[in-house]
Amino acid sequence: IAWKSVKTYTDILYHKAGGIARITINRPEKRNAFRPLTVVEMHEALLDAREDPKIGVVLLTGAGPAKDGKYAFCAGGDQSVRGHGGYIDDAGVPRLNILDVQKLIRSMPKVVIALVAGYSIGGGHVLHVICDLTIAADNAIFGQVGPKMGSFDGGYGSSYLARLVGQKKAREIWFLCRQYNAAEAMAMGLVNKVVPVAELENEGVTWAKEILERSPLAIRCLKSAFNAELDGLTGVQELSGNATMLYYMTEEAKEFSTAQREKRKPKAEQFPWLP
Ligand code: 2NE
Repeated sequence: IAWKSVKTYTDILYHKAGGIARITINRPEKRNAFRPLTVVEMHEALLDAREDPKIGVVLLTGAGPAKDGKYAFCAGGDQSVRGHGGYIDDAGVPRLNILDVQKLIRSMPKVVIALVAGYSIGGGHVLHVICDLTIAADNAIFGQVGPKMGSFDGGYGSSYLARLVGQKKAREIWFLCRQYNAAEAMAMGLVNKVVPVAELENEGVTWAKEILERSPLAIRCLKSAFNAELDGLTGVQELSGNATMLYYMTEEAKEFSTAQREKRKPKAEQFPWLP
C-alpha cells in the first residue's frame, strides 16, 4: 500500500492510502507515551480522518521498534510532564486532553483499528480498548498501571473494559496491575486477532480493505448502535443523528424543506404513513 504523508507533525506520523488513514504515535524512545502536544496532534489527525468522506478506516499504531529493539503501541501519559492537575503543556497548562481523543475515536462514524506491537500500557491500554477493533502482534503486552503509580481511568478505561472482558477480569486487570501477553489478551476477548509482528500492518490493511467493501451507512449505524446502550444520552444523540442524516436524504424531508423556502404548503399527501 502506497502511504502518502498528509501533514508533518512533531509527535505523530499521519498517512493516507486508498480509503485508509494511519496515525502513528512517533515517540518510540518514550515507548510512545503521549504528552499534551501528541494528543493535540492525534486529535487533529482523527478529526481530519472523520471529516474526509474518502476515509472509512483509521489504523492507530505506534512507531517502532525503538533503538533498544523494543516495540510499543503506547505507554500512556508522559510521566515526565505530569504535574498538578494533569499533563503540563508548553504553556504550563495541565491537560487531560486524551479524553477528547477517546471520545472522538468512540463517536467517529468510521472504523478505528488499533495495531498493537509491544507495550499497550496505562492510558495507552485505554486507547486500544476504545478502538473498534484491535489486532495484536505476538509480542504485544497489555496492562493497566494506575493503582501502582497514582492514576486511574474510571471512564471507558474501566467500565467499557469490563464490557469487553467481564467484571471479574477487568477488576483483576486494574486492581493487580499485571501484564498480559497477546495469547492471554486473545483468550479474554481483549483483541480480535494475534499475528507475527512483521505481519501486523499488512493484517491491519487487509481488515481495513475488507471493511471498505462493506456499506458505509450500515457500518455507521452499527457503530453508533453498539455505543448507544452504554453511552447514555450521548449514545442516543449519535444514533438519532444518523436517523436525521438519513431523513435529510429522503424526498419527504426535501419536499418539506423546499416548501418552507418557497413559502408554500408542503405536499404532505404524497408521503405514506408507513406501518
Ligand atoms: C511500558 C513499560 C512497561 C516498558 O518497560 P521497559 O523496561 O521496556 O522500558 P523503560 O526502560 O521503562 O522505558 C524506556 C524509556 O521510555 C520512557 C522511560 O522513562 C524510558 O526512558 P529513559 O529512561 O530511557 O529516558 N517511558 C516509558 N513509559 C513512559 C511514560 N509513560 N512516560 C514517560 N516516559 C516513559 C514501562 O516503560 C512503563 O511502565 N512505563 C510507564 C507506564 C505508565 O506509568 N504510564 C502512565 C499511566 S497513567 C496514564 O497513562 C493516564 C491516566 O491514567 C489517565 C489519563 C491520562 C493518562
